[in-house]
Amino acid sequence: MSRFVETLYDSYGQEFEFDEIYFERKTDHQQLTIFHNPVFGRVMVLDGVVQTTERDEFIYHEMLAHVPILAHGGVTSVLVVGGGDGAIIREITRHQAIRQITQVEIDATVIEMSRQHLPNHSAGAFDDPRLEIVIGDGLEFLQGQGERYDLIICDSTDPIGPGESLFDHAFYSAVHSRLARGGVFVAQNGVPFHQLDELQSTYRHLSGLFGDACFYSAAVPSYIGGIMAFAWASDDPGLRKLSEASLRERYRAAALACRYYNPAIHLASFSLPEYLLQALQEG
Ligand code: AG3
Repeated sequence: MSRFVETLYDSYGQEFEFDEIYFERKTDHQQLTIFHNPVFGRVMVLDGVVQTTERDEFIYHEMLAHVPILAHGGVTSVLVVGGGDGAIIREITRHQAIRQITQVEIDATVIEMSRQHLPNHSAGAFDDPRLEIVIGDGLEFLQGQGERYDLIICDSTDPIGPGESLFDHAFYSAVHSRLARGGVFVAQNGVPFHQLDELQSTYRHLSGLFGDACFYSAAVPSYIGGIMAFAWASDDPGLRKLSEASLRERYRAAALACRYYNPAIHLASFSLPEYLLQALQEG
């Protein structure tokens, strides 16, 4: 077996054995690798950083999709930035009340190769008639003219390479301008034990633009190093103050069968450990 060593952090990281490589090439935007590991199944890597694995992707994708959708309660239109593997749109399409999904992905090869080599991620969602795919830059798309969305989900890489522009003020400000009244924005925001600057800078931007900005979290084993933070921003602070009973009612009505998400986890995920709360206050 050969070994892949992740290069995300200096002086620390994780390694995977692989017994098969399905794809390895430089696309127009980044280096894309998809291999098989006996523990995690198929693993997608972009520029040396693990993006998603078959074994634990449900944790990340259920939390990034169902938390905002069920908190909002009336989402009909969603914009996804990134998410080329298709798992976020798979979770979104499970909500029958959502009428329209637009996905802006910069790298067409990520979509093509995920359809081919990670078919369980999209599970048919790319063929959903409610989905429109735009191949292009997320920041440019948001800064252009267009409609507003009830929910904007940013499922990006880390702020290195093509994902960099999705973490600065211009992006968050464009997001704010393209959200419908009562809308919500969520985004993957890295593993804060190792990427504390990223948490602090996102918080500075979002709390300056939105009436309510915070983070929720989940532990995703292949995003090694502790809990992953998801950014949350909305002008309606009430969206994250729902009771467990009303979330349970919405969850039941949506008829989802989740493997990580449930209404108790939903509420608990907004509680952050003290070292992160302090960092937000100081940052
Ligand atoms: N989503 C985020 C990967 C972030 C990895 N970063 C990290 N471990 N700090 C990738 C796409 C999943 N659909």
